[in-house]
Amino acid sequence: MSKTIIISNRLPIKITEENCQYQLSRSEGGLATGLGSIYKNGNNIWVGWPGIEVPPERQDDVRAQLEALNLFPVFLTQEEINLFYEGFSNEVLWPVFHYAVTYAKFEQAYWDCYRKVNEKFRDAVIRIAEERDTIWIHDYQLLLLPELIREGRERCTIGFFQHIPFPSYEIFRLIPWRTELINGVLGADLIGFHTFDDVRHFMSTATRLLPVSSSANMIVKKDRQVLVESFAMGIDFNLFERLPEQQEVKEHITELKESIGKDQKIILSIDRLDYSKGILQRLQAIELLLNEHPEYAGQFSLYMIVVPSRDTVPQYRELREQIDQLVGNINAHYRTLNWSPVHYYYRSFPMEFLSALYASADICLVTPMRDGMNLVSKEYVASRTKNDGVLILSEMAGASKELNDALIVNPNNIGDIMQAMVTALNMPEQEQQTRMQSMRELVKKFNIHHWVRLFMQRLNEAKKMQNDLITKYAGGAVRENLLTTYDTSEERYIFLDYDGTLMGFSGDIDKVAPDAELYALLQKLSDDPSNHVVIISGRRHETLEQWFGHMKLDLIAEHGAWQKADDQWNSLPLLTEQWKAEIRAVLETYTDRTPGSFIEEKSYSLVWHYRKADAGLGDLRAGEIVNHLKPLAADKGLQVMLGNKVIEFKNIEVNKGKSASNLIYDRKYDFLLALGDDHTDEDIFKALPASAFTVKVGSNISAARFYLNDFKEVRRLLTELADRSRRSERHQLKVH
Ligand code: GDG
Repeated sequence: MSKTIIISNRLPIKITEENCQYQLSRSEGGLATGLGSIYKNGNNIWVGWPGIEVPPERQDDVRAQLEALNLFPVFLTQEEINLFYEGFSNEVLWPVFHYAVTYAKFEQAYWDCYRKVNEKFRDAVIRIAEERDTIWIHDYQLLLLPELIREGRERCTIGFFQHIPFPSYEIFRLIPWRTELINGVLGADLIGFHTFDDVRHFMSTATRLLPVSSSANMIVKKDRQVLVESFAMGIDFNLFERLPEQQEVKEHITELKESIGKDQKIILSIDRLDYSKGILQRLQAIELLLNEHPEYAGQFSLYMIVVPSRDTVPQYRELREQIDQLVGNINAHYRTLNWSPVHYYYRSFPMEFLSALYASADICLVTPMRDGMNLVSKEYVASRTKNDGVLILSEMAGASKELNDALIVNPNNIGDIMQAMVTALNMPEQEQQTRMQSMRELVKKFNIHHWVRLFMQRLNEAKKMQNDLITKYAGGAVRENLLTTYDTSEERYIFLDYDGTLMGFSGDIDKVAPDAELYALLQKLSDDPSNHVVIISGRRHETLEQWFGHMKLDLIAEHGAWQKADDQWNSLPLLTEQWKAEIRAVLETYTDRTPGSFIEEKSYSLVWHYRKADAGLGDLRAGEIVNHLKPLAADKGLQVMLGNKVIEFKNIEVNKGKSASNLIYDRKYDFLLALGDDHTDEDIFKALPASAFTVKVGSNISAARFYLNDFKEVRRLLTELADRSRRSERHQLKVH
């Protein structure tokens, strides 16, 4: 039976120590509730750090207690907590991902420990994970874990979800260990973020940092494809809707009402202590409101809950002092005998009290500078069972992408926040109802259970897609079968693409002339009278002639437009070429605007190369060119082919697949082998009969049956074949 493993930095548990005894209690945050439906079932399990340092001699005891709750601990030492958690996670990744770059401390020791702790998690997971299991990793503390697990459990289904924003490439690239981080996450089959903006940023970062390609929401690595999608996290709607009916909550609501003056409105704000939450800016907006609109004095109170968090980190301590000071100033300046503008609490409260606050607040003020999602805004909406109340929400919170009936503000614009408060304080009941009702429907539908279901469903689909497309490595039994068929056959056709298949890639297209080793290899292969070796390339026929004209090889150039048979080059019957002038004129305008790009003209095609252009700009222009020229190309009967940093416009009649099948059309054969790395080789793989050994080079996502990793592996395979020809020749000589 396969199982599901949830992994997060912290286990959903609170451990406290009383009289030298550990007391465990489940902590039912939103995430734990949503994932409860998974990890509490059967042999499923949640792996994470229990939240406190447990001395080694007591770890077995804690482990046993946790395992009874389907939890599996990864114990961290105090040093690891300092360097991995407070250090790299909270002083590098957190500030950079929230665009607070000046707070980041890029310490080598932090990074070393981050890697070490991710490996520690890997070791724990490998101990319990099997190849058929599904693994869901959470958040930025474990960015390296997907790839680490993939190395040990290759076929596992791995999902990764990041709860905080993913910054734009320009910000992310500041991290010295950026490439390792991205490579780490790409071990997953599915990567999830809260919003589409995060997805966009991740896609552009991955494609700029690594030699991967992307299309729509998919990143294609050499041997795997990774889906990247947005899943806006929701809350336990039913819980927040029902809480206000509880007796205890009702009592809190009554107390709150009594504690404030009649006709006074409550503005509520709830956050963890964090510079990303915009707490100071919110206070400044209150100050501005009281300064510019003294008529509101006494008409509202701000209830501001700040939950203690990370207060060992200097920036957090400093922030706390600044909040204390500003609250003090505002109250000192505007307080009257029976009214205080700000009621500030630096502590956490039980859920029942929070619910009473949500239910009593006329306005909820949520103004983070950056926030992955922000659940407080959704909890407020869910708690408004009478559909009244106003939500003021920062456009920098992921939640603003869904809750667009809130009053949306830019948190850097204090005047904007103040104005929203004025609007909220005066908003007619009817408008409140309309806005709140539509937000409630949304929060109800896209709740936490929906989020969990959707992610798991897409994770399964991602894995299925992966399996459907995946080609087998041409080693082991596959190789044996290929070699045996080779040995026992007499009429063999071997189709070889050139660039990327027989040769490595070079920035300069003229610098990849064949080397001595390749010549010797091709010579040896073609010496066997049973072998027909065909070089089938996109290159010009003049080039192939220059390189291979002297050899006993079949040559097909320009994707099949030219073919050499009986020492004679023939081109396809004349195809019209008028289209070239029109397409070239447009391509030239793009070449003028894209340094490093150039146009290559072949007999039946025009190629726009952008390998040497700035990566992002080249991709952007390629997209523009395709959009611009697609209608014209269709009109002229041309095929537009996107290759490795090239776009090729060619006559639809010209196609490597057609030429390969034409070549073997009326001939006898009992062994077909085709090797190619480019998407134009896919046409050959599709055109050849199912019995052919088709081998994609450099990726296992292909219509080919098998794959090899690079041109060196291709040469090794061909050498093996050539050696076998020699052996069997000698063998035959002896027998005769
Ligand atoms: C990260 C991302 C993303 C607050 N005070 C008390 C209390 N809370 C609860 C709230 C809410 C949660 O804490 C805070 O969640 P947020 O989403 O607002 O913020 P982060 O903690 O920064 O969470 C964030 C989230 O992950 C999920 O993906 O939305 O963007 O930064 O649920 O109710 N709970 C109790 N007492 C309190 O005093 N019991």
